Amino acid sequence: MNNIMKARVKKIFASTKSLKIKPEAILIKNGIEGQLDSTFFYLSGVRSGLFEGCSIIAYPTGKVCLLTSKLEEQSALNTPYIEIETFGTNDEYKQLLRKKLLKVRVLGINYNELSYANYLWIRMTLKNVKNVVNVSKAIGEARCIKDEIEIKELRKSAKIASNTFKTITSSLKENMTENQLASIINHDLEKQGASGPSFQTIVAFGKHSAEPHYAPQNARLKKNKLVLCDYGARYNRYCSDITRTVVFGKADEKIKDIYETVRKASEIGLKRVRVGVKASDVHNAVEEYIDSTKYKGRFIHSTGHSIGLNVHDGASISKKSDVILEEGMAFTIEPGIYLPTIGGVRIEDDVIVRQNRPEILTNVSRELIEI
Ligand SMILES: [Mn+2]
Repeated sequence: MNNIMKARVKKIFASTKSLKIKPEAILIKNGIEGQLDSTFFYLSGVRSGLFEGCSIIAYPTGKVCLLTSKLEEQSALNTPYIEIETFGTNDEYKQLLRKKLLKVRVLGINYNELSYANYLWIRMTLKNVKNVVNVSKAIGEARCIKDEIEIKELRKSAKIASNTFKTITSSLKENMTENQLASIINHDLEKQGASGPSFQTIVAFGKHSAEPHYAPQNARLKKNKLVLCDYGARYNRYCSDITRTVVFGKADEKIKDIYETVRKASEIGLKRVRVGVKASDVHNAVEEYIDSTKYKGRFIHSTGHSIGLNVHDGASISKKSDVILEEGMAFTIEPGIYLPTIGGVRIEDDVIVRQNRPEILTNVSRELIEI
């Protein structure tokens, strides 16, 4: 099991190849809640605990050391993967850190996630460090390709979200509010073992569905209107992200036509996903198809994003993406069409990139459902 963390660390150091100065160690210092660095959890494998202000040190040999406060010691001991060191006071913390990084002159830090206060704290604490280098890109590249343990968590997370779709269809009632349905979704995810939703659940009735990042309100469900639900589970810290759009009652011809176009776009996107393909090509194929219909210009976001410890895990399937798909990458595929006067339709699935066709993690019909 130790080898899993070792492999993750080595993957990050291998990705630092392009840096002019190579880090001799990487320090991940966690922020406070709301500013936690998910790489801290990637490299520690701790399942519970917040670990505010705690640190991870990773060495090129693959060794990982977790420096934890007494508050999180019990949670830290639950991870079988790594070395644990506990500190009491802030002075003990600093001494421990200096001891662990005694010979390090070039230190890798995660610019994207480190607060400026913590950056200064590191510089003040580690006077022997002459250079800090940004390892954010190397971390992003390494984390983009999921290992077997991560894929297992993603599968389970997507399974929970897929199951919740049945609860959605059986819960729709005339005059219920968006907030009520959102809370049913969140509760259902948690009942199945999720720690919560992976982001604020989107429930949009009628025209509200034309707003891709709509936050649910107290709008009431009316007959023959669109119901767009975009939600996901967080399971052992791993995120799923699924969207389905259904009609409460009967779909009119306009809605049927929009839906069918999005369904085809989703098929086109899913079919394109395989090892060696440019992420931008996947996006362009989806966009070109939608732009060839009367909905030209109504697909207003990118086709997908990577998922993992974060729901937006760093990479995207978009026009400007330079990612080339590799075995084990995890992405969403989520085309949509948005018409302010009618509403929006989006279909979103989670996939793992494989050689010939993607492994689709979410398991819910993509056909139009009228309830
Ligand atoms: Mn998404």
